[in-house]
Amino acid sequence: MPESLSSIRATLDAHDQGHLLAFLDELTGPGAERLLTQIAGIDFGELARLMARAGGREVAPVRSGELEPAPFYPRPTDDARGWSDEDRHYRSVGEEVIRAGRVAAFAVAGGQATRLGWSGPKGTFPATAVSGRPLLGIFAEQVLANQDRYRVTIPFYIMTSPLNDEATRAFFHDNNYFGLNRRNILMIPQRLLPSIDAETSKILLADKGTVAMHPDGHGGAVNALAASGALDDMAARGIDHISYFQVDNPLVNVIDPLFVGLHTAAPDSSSQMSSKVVPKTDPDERVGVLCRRGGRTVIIEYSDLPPELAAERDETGTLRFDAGSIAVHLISVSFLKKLAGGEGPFTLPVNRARKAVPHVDTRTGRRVVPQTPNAIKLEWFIFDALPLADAALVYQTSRLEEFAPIKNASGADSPATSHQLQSDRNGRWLETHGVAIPRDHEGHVAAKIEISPLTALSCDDLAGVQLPAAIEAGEEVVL
Ligand code: UD2
Repeated sequence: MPESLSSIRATLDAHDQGHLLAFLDELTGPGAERLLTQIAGIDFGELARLMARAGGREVAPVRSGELEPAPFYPRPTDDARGWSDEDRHYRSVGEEVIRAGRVAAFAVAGGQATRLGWSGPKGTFPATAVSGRPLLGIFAEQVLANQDRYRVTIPFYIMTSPLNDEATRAFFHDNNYFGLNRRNILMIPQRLLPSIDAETSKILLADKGTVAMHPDGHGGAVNALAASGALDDMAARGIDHISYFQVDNPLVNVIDPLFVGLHTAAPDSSSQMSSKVVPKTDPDERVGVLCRRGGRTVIIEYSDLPPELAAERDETGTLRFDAGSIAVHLISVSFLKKLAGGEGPFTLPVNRARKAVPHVDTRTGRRVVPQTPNAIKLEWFIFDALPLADAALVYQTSRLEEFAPIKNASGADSPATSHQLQSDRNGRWLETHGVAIPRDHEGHVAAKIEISPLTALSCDDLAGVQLPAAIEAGEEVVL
């Protein structure tokens, strides 16, 4: 046992958290020791300081008139023949940066996948429309295909959490690292923090012998990358930029040369942090919006954007705040080091997220499964780093090409909607190469079409691939 029971009790009493031991006498076998070890690992002083710091940020204070839409670079036409000299220039600059081995892939995969209802790590979820390739497998294959294309090693860093790290490692092992060298896949577990009752400020017990803990947000990546030694590892490998993306989007373009070129060479980019956006579908879409506030680029989360601003349209009928974040960023390693140092203006703010957290009532011993938010989860958001960059560049890409998230078990952003979006994108790629594609009355592709990253990373790559003349309605195709 790491600390004596009496000293743990004293610490808990000093922080008004003595209830965590309410059921200690009922715990049998190793249960009591497990609970005490877990409690001994909590820094209660730090938690109190974070709660105080997070106090004022529960709702981001957006005042009318202070927000402007963020300017962005528009995506060039789908057909590369229509690209401007400038587009070509930035793409070739990006290709050089990638070829020089200066870019790594970075997936944040530490979330709990509660909404999806999948018991394993979210990255192991079968995501493609026909063969059910898992999310992390799709990204690994993109890394592999880019390595072949640029004849360079692209390290793949993955943020896990202590709740899914072991399972994620086992998954890569069982899948033979999807053909990548295992030394170039690096798992970085983020930190867990206790979840706190919003009314009483008491830490919650998940069950009688376990403190309720949650991962510290995707912004926890800054701390995790620094504390794990990954930033030093990147420096040693000559990596200057990470291509950051979320684990839930099977259409993400893991390594995008044009975006890399803009990030590293555009005159209005500080090369510290850049963000990719897509046009929003409607005012209520649940994505953050890229805005300008006080001369800085910020992401205002959907829940914080006043509805009247979200609904504003310009004279062409386009939403004024149209730049929806798909949570894809390029971030320089030197900027990450500044953020990790946490000094002065580079400190990321800590947020209070209100969530429904199941727990045990320490007075009655009964399990409570709340339907509405009852708890505070302290979390860092990576996009809070954006206004700290000297000049953050925004690039708008096409939704059809790059965004098909899987977040919920059914309804919006579910496997069913993602499968359709994947088939829609793949159908369009095939049509560009003359394949006849069946469509339903809404214009969606009426077949299931999957294209492996090992076959094509972009529409252009299909040029050398043997393709069918037509795909029949209802057909399932894997290329
Ligand atoms: C996120 C953005 C939203 C929009 C959308 C696009 C936030 C708060 N909102 O919404 O503005 O860009 O994505 O799809 O980010 N994660 C971790 N560790 C954590 C928490 C999350 O790795 O502690 C990962 C998680 O595995 C997932 C990603 O971060 O890959 C997004 O997390 P989320 O589900 O909390 O954010 P979401 O989808 O509501």
